[in-house]
Parts: sequence; structure tokens; C-alpha cells
Amino acid sequence: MSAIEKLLLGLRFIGFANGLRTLSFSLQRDWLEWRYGEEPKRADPLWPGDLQECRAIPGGGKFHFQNAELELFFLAPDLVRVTWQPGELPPPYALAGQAWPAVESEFHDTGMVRSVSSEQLEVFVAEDGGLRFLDGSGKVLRTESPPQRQGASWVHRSSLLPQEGIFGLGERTTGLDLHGGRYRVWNMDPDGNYGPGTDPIYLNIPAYLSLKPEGGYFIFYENGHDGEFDFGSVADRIGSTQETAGTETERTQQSKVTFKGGALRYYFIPGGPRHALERFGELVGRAPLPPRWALGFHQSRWGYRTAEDIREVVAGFEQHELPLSAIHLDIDYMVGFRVFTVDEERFPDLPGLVADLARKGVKVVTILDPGVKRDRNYEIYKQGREKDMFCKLPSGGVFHGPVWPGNCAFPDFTDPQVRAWWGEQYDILLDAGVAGIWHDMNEPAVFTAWGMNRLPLAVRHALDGAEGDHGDAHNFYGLLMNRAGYEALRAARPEQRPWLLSRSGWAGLQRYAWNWTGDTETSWAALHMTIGTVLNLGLSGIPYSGPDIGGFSGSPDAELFTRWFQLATFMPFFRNHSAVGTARREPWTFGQPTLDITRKYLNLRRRLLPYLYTLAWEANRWGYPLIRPLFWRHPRETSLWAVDDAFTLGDALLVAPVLEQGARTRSLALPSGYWYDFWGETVYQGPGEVELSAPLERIPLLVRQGAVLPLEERDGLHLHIYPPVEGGGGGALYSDRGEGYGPGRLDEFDLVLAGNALELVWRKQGEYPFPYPQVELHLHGLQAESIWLDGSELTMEIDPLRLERFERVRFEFKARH
Ligand code: MIG
Repeated sequence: MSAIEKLLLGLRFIGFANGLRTLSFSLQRDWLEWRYGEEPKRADPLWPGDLQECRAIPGGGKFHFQNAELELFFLAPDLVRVTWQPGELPPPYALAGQAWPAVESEFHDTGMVRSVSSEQLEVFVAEDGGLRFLDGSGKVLRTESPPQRQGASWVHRSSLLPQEGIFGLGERTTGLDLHGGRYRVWNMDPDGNYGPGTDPIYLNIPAYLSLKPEGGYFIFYENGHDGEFDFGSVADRIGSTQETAGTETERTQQSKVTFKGGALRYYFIPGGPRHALERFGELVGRAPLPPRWALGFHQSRWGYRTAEDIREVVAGFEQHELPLSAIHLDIDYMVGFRVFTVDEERFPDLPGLVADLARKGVKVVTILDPGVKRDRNYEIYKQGREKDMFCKLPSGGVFHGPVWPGNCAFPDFTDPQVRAWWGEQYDILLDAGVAGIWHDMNEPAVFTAWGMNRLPLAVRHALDGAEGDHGDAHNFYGLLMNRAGYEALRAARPEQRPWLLSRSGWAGLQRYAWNWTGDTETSWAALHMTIGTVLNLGLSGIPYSGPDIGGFSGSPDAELFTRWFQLATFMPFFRNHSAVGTARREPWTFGQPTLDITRKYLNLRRRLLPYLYTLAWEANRWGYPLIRPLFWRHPRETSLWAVDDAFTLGDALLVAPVLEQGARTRSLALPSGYWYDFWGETVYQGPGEVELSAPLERIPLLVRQGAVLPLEERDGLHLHIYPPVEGGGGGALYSDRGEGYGPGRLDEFDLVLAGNALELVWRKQGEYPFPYPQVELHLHGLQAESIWLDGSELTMEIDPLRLERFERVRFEFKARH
């Protein structure tokens, strides 16, 4: 976007008065930056210099170089923390804070070679500060050059193989494999609209997964400063001054990571995607189990101006028999965009509205922005000033910047007292019965006419006692707003699971909130982009995300809306949302056949709830994302690494959305194994390209051989069995009340193939009673000759096969297909 376009788009949304505030703010910010900005340091790059001394410490080692200190410390045998100083250590906002049992480690120093090792990992430290990471079998996973310090910045280079796949970094816009690109890690609102290639956007996480044909690793830089990850640069030699680096003297690619401040601290985990996410989940925490309703469909729009609008929309869903789980109130409900206010004229009885909708099974979610309007007659602002809750300038004055309400003050969420105070304000919404809270603009964003739309870097923050400026605190702001909200909801409603939705965040956000991908443009390219965005978020530890269906900023036609809706049915977060001023897009506004198609997918989503809920349980237990790249179960199939036009939901379902206008078939790079067509009887064999049929009403959907897929139907649970062609299989089903913290249960359905028989074995654990009156079995792809229930043969007339309880069902058949 050109500056003029940006300005016009800005004015369209923010209006003339805020346009002026934006201009004057931009001037003020530039002045502050000039007044308080640090002199650009022309400092020469500084290397660690020679190793002068090293020693063992419990769990690792310390290395004293001429110009730097290095500490290696094992948190687990497959998780090592590396800390280079000088530089401030980060406040531990990302970390889940669990205690790690002490690790047996060894320290070797032969005078020539130094390393620390655990059973699963060995880190070699060269004379000049170059590091090498080897797995338990002695395979080199990563080679690092000595880090370089320039002023307060760190520059960190490491080896990058030409065929290496790179994934993660939070919310990205350029597809799944990040190799070859350059990415900034600085949370930023792309001003109401972004598409493929925009960088950075709202939610950055300085962590990535590296895959190589012979193995992979995961690395998390615990550094919240403005930074850059460059996976496209070329170095003449890597480890040129390293003794242990061997003889790689040819031109080689390298990755180059830069942070503008702080200590260079990072965590290294060897292994493939599943293992890495498990360990990373332990380090930064996993997502709590959400309330079950959150996995249903959400309807939203910026521009539902009144309670009447909301009632009408909900009535439309009822009338058209479209299942609806939640409706969102955007900034329209507030008094002049003042947070924690409700406009009594347009929303005269919020508790009444919420209660009426609750009777229809629809939850209400309300938006909150961090900016507090500068208005002496506004209670929140007044209190915030009195209690000293807002971010200040170095002069001691409260900082103000323009956002929706006009000039605003910004709570300093890096201060525990501010988090507590802010959290108390949620009562006005919680008392009205609001079920969930949606946190917007928390990068935090301000309106600017030029330059970055952020707070001036000179703004001060408490950083939980460490104190610092906005450069130190910026990337934590959204994370900590969610921490405040989460803690408030936990305290106010101890019997309920908090549900928060956030636009920004940082490593560990999953402990508090879900994410949506913000203001996507309305285009086919953005539809495609969204897959890589959500997959990379998942590989960065954020299991719950999803796009605005149809894109945020434009008006999709029926076909784009339909294809987007089909794709979003399989996204963790499933919401229709749009910008004010765009065409309305409730499903019925498109007429037929769109209405019938959306109904079909809304119903499919509802049927999938037990499966989705089980994946939510897995995310909580193991840290796995709900949707996964095709390489998740096949990390060595290098041809899958860049595939971002398809994904799996859990391990059972492979989703291959249509991403091209007019297309009625599409091809797919199928991972190895056998795959059943969800819609028909065809079985495909991978690896290889397959062509799938995709009439407008159909999104190609495949089921992995060996899967047992639980679908919830009106009469109970249906188990769809996709017999393994070889080996075994099975499926899990987690159930509980869907809310609160009571008991749960886990039902596991194992499939065992033995000669000409397939056995389904039901294993049960947990206190919660099985929530379905009966189970109906559907066997796909095979014709059973006889069926045995817990040892006795059933008459073959039973169709469908409905059972109350069983231990073991045996299907016998004549020959394999
Ligand atoms: O500057 O609240 O991404 O979902 O509708 C725009 C109005 C502010 C941005 C969010 C979008 C929301 C909109 N918000």
C-alpha cells in the first residue's frame, strides 16, 4: 500500500477528527524519538573473543570469554538453555514456570575440546564461542558461529542447509516453509488490511522448527526485543574461526537472527515436530481446555450497531436452521469506544439480551481494546490516573496516543498492580453474563500518519520490577493484557473456563487466549495464505486460531465466501467476521446455493465436535496444534514440507480446500499411506499427486487409514471406522461436561487387524459417565461377513449396527479389497 492509500484507508475507518490527532501524534512521536532516542551506535561488531576460563555447574557449564559470558544449562536431557551475556535477562513472561527436575550432565574439557552433554544432547563450545549441537547418536543438528554484539544488539548466525525446512515464528503471511525469507518479530497492526507478504503482523514468536532429512530441532529465543530472522542470506564460510566446526569452507547458506537488546538467551530441543512441540509446551505452557461452546460457530461483524441488530442476526440463524454457538459485539456496543462502558441507548439491557440469547444456546462475546479514552469525566480514565495505572513518558507525564476513542492512555500491563486493576473492570461485562472477551488492538496499535503505528520507544514500563522502555516491553504487551484478562475471569468465575480471543501476543499466549488472524484482505490469495499462517502459529505453540471467513476488509462473492467457509469449518477457531462498510455476509445474504452449503458445513462442524474436543484435550495434554501440516506425521517426506494448500485436522482428517476461483477439482500431494474419501468410497494411496473432485458444495476431505472418527449425530455417537490396510489404528474420544473443572473420561477405540478379521476394542478410563445413549458403528471400505460382539455372533440383519456398550467387536470378512 502506498502512503496515500494507507492514509485514505485510515481516514475511511477512523474519520476526520482522529485523522488530525493521528497527524499531531506522529509529529509528537518523532519528536520524542529524537529527544530520547539513543544515538545510533556505530559500534564495531564485537565477538566473544578468546575463551579464558570454563567450569562445570550443576546441569551444565559456564564459559568466560574475553567479551562475553556463556552459560549452558540443561532443563531436561533434551532441552538445553543457552545464555549469552552482556544484556538483561528477559522477564519470564513466556515461561510456564514449572520446576524441572535436575538433569545429569557431564562437563568435558580436554584443553582442546569442550562440551556439556546429557544423555540426549551434546553441545560443543569452540575456543571462539562457536557452538555445535549434536543429538545422542552424535549427529550434528546445528552449527553456530560465535554470536556478535553490536551496541546493545546481538547477531546470531547458524548453519542453514539448502534443503532445510523452517517453520514457526508465530503469525506469518508467506506460506508454510519460511526458508529463504526475512521476518521481523515486532507485533504490529498492518493498518486494517494485510495480504500475502505483509510482514510483520500482530503476533510474533521468536521460535522455529528446523527440519532436515536426517532430523530436526526446535529453537526458542527468549528475547522480546525487536528482532529479525533472516533465512535467506548467504555466507562465505560458516564457523570460519571455529576449531570444531570442521571444514565447511564452501559458500553456504546461513540463518541470521538479530535482536536489538537483551541477553541472547535461547532454548534448544532436538527432534521432530511432535516431540519439539511437547517439550516446548512444557516450557511455555499449553492451552487450557476451552469451554466446549467455543469450538462451535461464531458470528461477528463490526457494525452490528444495536441490540436489535444482534437479535435479528440470531433470529436469522434460527430461521434458516443454522447452528450458532456465539455472537460477538464489536466496538459498536460501547459509549464512544470507551472500554468497559455499554451504550444504554443502543444496548439498553445487555443482561437481558445475553439472557435471551443464552436461552437459544447462543453465547455473547464482547470486544475490549487497551486504549482508555482521555476524558476526565470517564470513570476508568479518572481511576487510572488516580491510581497511576497508565504508561508514562520519561518526563513523568502520562502518555497519550490516538486510537478509536480519540486520544487514549495505555494501561501498563507489565505491572502486576495494573493487571489486577484492569481485571477488576471486567465485572461490568461478566455481571451482564458475557461468556467470552475479545482483545483487539493489543500490539498495542495507535493511529499514525507515517512511521510505525506503535507507542514511542521512550514510553516507560514496569516490567514486573525490572523497569524498561517500550522497546523492552512492546512485544509482551498483548500477552500480558491476556494474562490480566485470564486471571480476572478465573477469579470472577472459578467454576467456568475463561474464554479469551486475542489479536496479539507472544510465546505462551496459549495459556490465556485464542487468536484470530486479524484483518485479512478479501481475496483468493489471502484464503490460501491463511493456511500457512494458522499452521505456523500451531508450530509456535498457539493451537487455536482461524481467519475471518471471507476476509476482513472486503466483500467476498458467493463463491469465495463458500470456499472460505468450507475451509474454516476445519479451523480451530470458526468465525464469520467483517469490517464496517463491507457488504453484509450472514450466510443467507448470498441466497442459494450458498445458504444450503453453509448449513451443511455448520452441521458438519457440529457433528465433528467430539473429535474437535478430543483434539482440544490433546492440545492441553501434549501441546499439539489442532491443525497440522501434512509433514506432521511424515517429517521425513521432504516433498511435504512446503505443502500449504492442505492440512490435517488432528491426525485422522486431511483437508484439501479449494483455493482457486472456478475450480471444481484440485490436485493434492498425498502423504504416504492409504486415505479414504470422506464423501465416497474411493481409497487413495500415497505418496504422490492425486486429483480430487470438488464441486462447489464439496471440500475435498480424506480420512487416514486406521482412523476411528467419532461423529455426534442427533441419536448419539457414530463411530466411523476406516480399516487399516496394514498395521493397526484407532481413535480417542475425550468427554466431560464441556465447562468447568470436573471429571473427564477418555474412551479409546483400538483397531487391530488380524488375518481376515478386524477388531475394535473399547478401552475406557475416567470418572465422567459416557455421554451418549448408544454407539453406532460404520465400517468403511470393507464388507463384513460376520460380526461378533464380545464373543457372540450377531445376526447380520442389524443395520445400522447400534450398540449400547461393548468391549470388543470383531468384523470378519472374506478377502481384502
Ligand atoms: O482498527 O473493532 O482486527 O476485527 O472489527 C480496527 C474494529 C479495529 C480491528 C480488528 C477487527 C475489528 C476492528 N478492529
